Amino acid sequence: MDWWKDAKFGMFMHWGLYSQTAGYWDGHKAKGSEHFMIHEKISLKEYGKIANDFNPVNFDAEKWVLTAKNAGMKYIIITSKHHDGFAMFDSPSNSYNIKEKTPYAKDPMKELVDACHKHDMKFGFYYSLGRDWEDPDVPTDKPFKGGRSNLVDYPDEDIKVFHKYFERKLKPQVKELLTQYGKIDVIWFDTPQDITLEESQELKDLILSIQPHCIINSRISNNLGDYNVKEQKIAKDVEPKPWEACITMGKNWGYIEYDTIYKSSELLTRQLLEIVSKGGNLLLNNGPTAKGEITDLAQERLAEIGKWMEKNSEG
Ligand code: FUL
Repeated sequence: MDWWKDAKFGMFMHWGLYSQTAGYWDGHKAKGSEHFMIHEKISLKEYGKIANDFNPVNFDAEKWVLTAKNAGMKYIIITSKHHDGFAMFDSPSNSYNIKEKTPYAKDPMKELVDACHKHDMKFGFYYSLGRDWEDPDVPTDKPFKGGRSNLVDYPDEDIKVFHKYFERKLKPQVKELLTQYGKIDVIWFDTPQDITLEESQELKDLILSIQPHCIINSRISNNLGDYNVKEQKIAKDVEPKPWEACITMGKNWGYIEYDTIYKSSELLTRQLLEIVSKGGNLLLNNGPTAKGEITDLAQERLAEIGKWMEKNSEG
């Protein structure tokens, strides 16, 4: 955990098919931002068609990494697969992925990891653990009724068996993430839902058997993570366990064209200072566009934070 504790500041990136629709669906503002597939009750088949248009021709891995680096960030965590189940990487085990389904037909993660390695930027994959709307076995929506699982394509909650997804999709994809790109510094799981202690443990053992140095966040669940995550909030005081606050600049995680009211760079810098003074790390999010660009607004904020860092750092 040494590098992680020293790092203090990282870049979170939410990028997926939901970036393509930019907050709209069927001519209206979609409910649920990056979760709109579920909130708008869209079938997998319909949602999957978004992939036909996803073509991030302006994606420039080196530019992303240098943008983060110039802001004073020391690590990048990006969505390899969000709740929609669509893999933003080359996944030989599951064809619902960027290489197979989009006109882009390449794996942007390869370039991004390579650029991180080149520029001495630590790198981690976000992976939605207990929500996956492409797989028929994830998870049961009881007792929530809405928002967790895909009830449009897979309405029968009683026949869903999380462990089948665990074996069929999760384990093979986690293996791919850890074997296709060289050194991976963090696996950042999200929404563990009903994962059992045995499953969390098996997953942790699997990760460490492939990359023993890899840090895992608390959303692997069952108290097996190396650090705690606070979403959109800051710890009240110093905490006994390492912690990280993940925070958005605007309201949403993924790119939403009309989400244009961002926190000021002054506020973001103050939040960074507060977090660091309490022993935490700030994982500051931005949602690149479907064309592969970090928005101008996010770039402005990051550049301003970078200027502050440069002026006030001890070198
Ligand atoms: C949440 C997710 O549901 C959001 O979409 C986002 O990824 C955030 C960081 O974690 O639990």
